[in-house]
Amino acid sequence: MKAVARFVISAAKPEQFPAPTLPELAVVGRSNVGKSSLINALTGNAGLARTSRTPGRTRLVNWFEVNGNFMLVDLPGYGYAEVSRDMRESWRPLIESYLSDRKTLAGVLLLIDVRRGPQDEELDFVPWLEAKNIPIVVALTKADKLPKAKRNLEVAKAKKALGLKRDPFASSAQDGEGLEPLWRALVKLTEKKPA
Ligand SMILES: Nc1nc2c(ncn2[C@@H]2O[C@H](COP(=O)(O)OP(=O)(O)OP(=O)(O)O)[C@@H](O)[C@H]2O)c(=O)[nH]1
Ligand SMILES: [Mg+2]
Repeated sequence: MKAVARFVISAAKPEQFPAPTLPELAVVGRSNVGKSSLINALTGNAGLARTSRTPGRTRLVNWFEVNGNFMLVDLPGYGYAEVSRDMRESWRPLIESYLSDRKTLAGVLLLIDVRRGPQDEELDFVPWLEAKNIPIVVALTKADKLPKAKRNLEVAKAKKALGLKRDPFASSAQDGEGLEPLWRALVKLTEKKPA
């Protein structure tokens, strides 16, 4: 999945969002779940999105253009307790306003750590997206951290808990497992949405 990808722009508030052009896929999930790492792994561009062991690394909305065809949008992670309350309260409206109003939004890639499974935030978030008719692709990240049998169990559990029609993907930015089928599903979504 070697893609030509480039950083476009960051925004700290809706007024700074770039004008909508190409279809966009938003990458959403708990802080430290591996959003930025997955963007890099999927596009085969190691240094594209900044990653960190410290949760809360990505505090802005970042746009990355892929193959001139669509945008991957790296959203700030939620659920990180140690950032200040002010910071947390500014993220939620930022994420919600992006997801509610973005005309070019083709879908959401929701990431969940394979070892944690869906938590309250995800259980709330999936029906919220469904009510807005926003297509969702779910991937369980850090698949390399679990043996295959356990991983498959987590896939089945997450599907059931979230009421998904299809199995979530299991992916690893570290060893590349599961990236190809995930990438195909994402590209397909962007092709459905006319810019
Ligand atoms: N073992 C393993 N570690 C991973 C994987 N993906 C990410 N990580 C590690 O998890 C940590 C967080 O990764 P990021 O990609 O920065 O996570 P993020 O979701 O962008 O985090 P925020 O920007 O803080 O919300 C880093 O230490 C990564 O190296 C994976 O597939 N396997
Ligand atoms: Mg990040």
